[in-house]
Amino acid sequence: MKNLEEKIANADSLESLEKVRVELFGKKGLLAAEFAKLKDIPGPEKKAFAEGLNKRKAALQVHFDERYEHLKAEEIERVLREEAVDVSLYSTLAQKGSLHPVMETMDRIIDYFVALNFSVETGPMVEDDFHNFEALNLPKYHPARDMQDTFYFNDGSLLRTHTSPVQVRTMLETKPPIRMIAPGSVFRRDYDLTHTPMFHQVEGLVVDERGKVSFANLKSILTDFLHTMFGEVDVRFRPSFFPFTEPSAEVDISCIFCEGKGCRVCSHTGWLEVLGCGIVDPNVFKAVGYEDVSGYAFGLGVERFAMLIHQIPDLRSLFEGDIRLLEQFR
Ligand code: 2NL
Repeated sequence: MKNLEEKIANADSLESLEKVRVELFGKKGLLAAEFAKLKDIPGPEKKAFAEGLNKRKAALQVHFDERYEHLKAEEIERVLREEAVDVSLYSTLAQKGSLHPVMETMDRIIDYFVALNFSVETGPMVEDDFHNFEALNLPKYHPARDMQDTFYFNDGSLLRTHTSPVQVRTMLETKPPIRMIAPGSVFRRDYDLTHTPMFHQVEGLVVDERGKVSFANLKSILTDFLHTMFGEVDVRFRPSFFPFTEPSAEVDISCIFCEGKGCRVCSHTGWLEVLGCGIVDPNVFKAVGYEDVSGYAFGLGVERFAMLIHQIPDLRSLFEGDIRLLEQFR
């Protein structure tokens, strides 16, 4: 029963301390052996012997606990030191993504107009009836509202169906002249091969003193823009209708897949529709309090541009979150 404290103190790991614990405190340990002697000790000495043994046991237990706490603390320090994760290290396993083709296309579009001194404006995605419809010459019960299926909230607010409300807000906040684009997500209740409930638009708006902005300006800038995006294509402007522009046009490019000869992508017409545009309707200017100005505006769907540029057949694949889509565009 000597040097037991030394045994405890000499244990230099939790494992060796555990061996010491079994040796001392275990069922067949040294202390148990001492207690076993009790039965052979004569009555008068029994009590003193038992008390001495219990004290000894308690003192050893204190030593043991102290040693345990010490070794445990060392062990925790060791684990923290040796198993520390260097979060700044590059992982070799992580799958690398890349800029999404829709965002890459959006950036190219934005770059074109920024180079021409257009400002880039943004606004809320949750809009109200005034900014999304009313101010854009789409009064309540106007049949043209059926052109868009809108996500409504219970309080009457809605998810913007185009980025035009950004132009409305910019006109309400600033005086002309304005040269701006509004890139961003928009929402419509639509889901099939060529429609997703969320997609991206870039709209443009130029406003200046009456007479300074013409359809000819609009035609020339959009023609140059489409040549920059798609290369040497033919461009044509077709009369069309939008509630917020008059006159209005849709813009086609010669099919980039068959060079205008006719194929499945262009429905054998030789042309692909890529833009909508027009001269801003006076009712829009009235709604934002602009007088004696003229302007042009245009709008495009970024996914459609990305699909044509990268030959992506199903629009939904852009939003499935499958990394293999991105791997193709690295
Ligand atoms: C399309 C057509 C267009 C506009 C958007 C606009 C905005 C204001 C005033 C007038 Cl504030 N017009 N935007 C004008 C013509 C066409 O988009 O096909 N987009 C995908």
